[in-house]
Amino acid sequence: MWKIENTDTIAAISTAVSESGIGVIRISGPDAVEIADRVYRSPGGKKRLAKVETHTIHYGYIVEPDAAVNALQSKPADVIDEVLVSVMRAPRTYTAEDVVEISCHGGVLAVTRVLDAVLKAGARAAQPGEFTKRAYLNGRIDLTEAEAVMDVIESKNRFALQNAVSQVQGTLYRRIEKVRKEMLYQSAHIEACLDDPEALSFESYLPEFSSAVQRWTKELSALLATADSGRLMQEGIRTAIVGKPNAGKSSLMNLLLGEDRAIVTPVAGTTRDVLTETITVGGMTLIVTDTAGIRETDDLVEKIGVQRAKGAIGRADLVLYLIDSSTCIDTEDREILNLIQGKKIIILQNKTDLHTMTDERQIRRMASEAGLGDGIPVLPFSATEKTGLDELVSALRTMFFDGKLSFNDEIVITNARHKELLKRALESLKQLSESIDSQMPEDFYTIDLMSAYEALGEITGQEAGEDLVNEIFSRFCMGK
Ligand SMILES: Nc1nc2c(ncn2[C@@H]2O[C@H](COP(=O)(O)OP(=O)(O)OP(=O)(O)O)[C@@H](O)[C@H]2O)c(=O)[nH]1
Ligand SMILES: [Mg+2]
Repeated sequence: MWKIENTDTIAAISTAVSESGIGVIRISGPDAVEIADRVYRSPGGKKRLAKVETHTIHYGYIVEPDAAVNALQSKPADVIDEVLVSVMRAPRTYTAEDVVEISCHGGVLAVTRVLDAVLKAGARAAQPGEFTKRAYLNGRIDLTEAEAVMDVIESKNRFALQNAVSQVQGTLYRRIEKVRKEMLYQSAHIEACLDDPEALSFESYLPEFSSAVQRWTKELSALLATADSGRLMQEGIRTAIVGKPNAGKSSLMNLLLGEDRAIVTPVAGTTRDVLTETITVGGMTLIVTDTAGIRETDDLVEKIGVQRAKGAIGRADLVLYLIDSSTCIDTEDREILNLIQGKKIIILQNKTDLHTMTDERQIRRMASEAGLGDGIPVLPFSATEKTGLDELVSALRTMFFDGKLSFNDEIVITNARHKELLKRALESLKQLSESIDSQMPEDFYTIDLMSAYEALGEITGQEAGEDLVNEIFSRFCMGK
């Protein structure tokens, strides 16, 4: 892995720049304490941060660099803000370098003026993600841990958060490194056999090697298998609410949102445009799109709305198909079923508080005639009475997360980069197995073994080049 040399000292605002209780300016690098001393004044004017114990907090003021102390009041001239300063010396810090954090009053002006003073005192403005990048380059964390830091910040629900926090602590790293260590060991063994065929027989070693390859394949496949639910957990399930005009789509949207966001009227054809909102139900994130009721129409605006509804179906991970059970199903319902072929579908039999004209049996028959299979959940629902929501949530869990949404000790792959590299490693292992089966010469084995090893190393960062690392950290937010 490449390293940074002669690092300079960087600083940035690490909290949101908005009206808030406190704001934090973080400084990291070899001169962090010295730079902080140029802008810090203790109440008595005598304390030097250079002299304090590591991991201690100090009350005082931030002033323009090297401003004089006003002797009469023993209060520094040109006070920018009243602060608490944390001094943390390397190596037990976020970046593994000397770190000083200045907690000042929140609000745009205070934090930017404190940062300006720190920059004037000799720090360089940090790039987005530069603190975490230093933690990585200084070897305190690996790449999966660094990437998980950003996932923690961006978590949309508590399961995504739980998974990200566990990856920050290195769970994925350890799983991958365990496999990599074994691979290295086995490859050394093969080399030894090749070097000294007299002493070490490759033949007798082959069963062990081949069972190791199977074990790795199983382990990595299990990780890869979590990637689909991982993406849905992380980013949310793209959900399209579809149905005929007046089925109650916008009412369902509002119910899920807990507010009157979409216009609801008894007029068929109320919703014209698509409306998308992110919501959390039962711990899952849904990116829900309310669409225009689908029907043949001459109205130009409504036509465009129907077109957009079809587009939303195309992009959806899930279609919530609403049927107004107080009316009869007709050819338009059949057309909608044709449109949503091949999608994951939950049918909601809405308006069950009214007199039933269409029951579950009829809906199932229609779905099966349309060739949609028998497994589709059909759930009684009432958007106005708010009944059926719990059943909907549990159907979602079954459909997308095998019914369980607790990832306590399980590692879930949520990162597209990790997913691609796992696939690449598995591809190499597959070739390796084929070479073993067709009794290819041994030196073929190490080539595939090493390419699997390197793909895994790119996940943890052991084999990641400078460009990749730069790209990953450029996606970070400022001050992290
Ligand atoms: N009784 C009853 N009425 C409902 C229910 N859900 C929706 N409605 C009513 O049905 C009418 C249409 O509801 P919307 O939510 O606007 O239906 P929509 O599917 O969005 O309609 P379009 O936007 O025109 O496609 C409104 O008068 C709602 O109050 C329900 O579960 N029970
Ligand atoms: Mg509507």
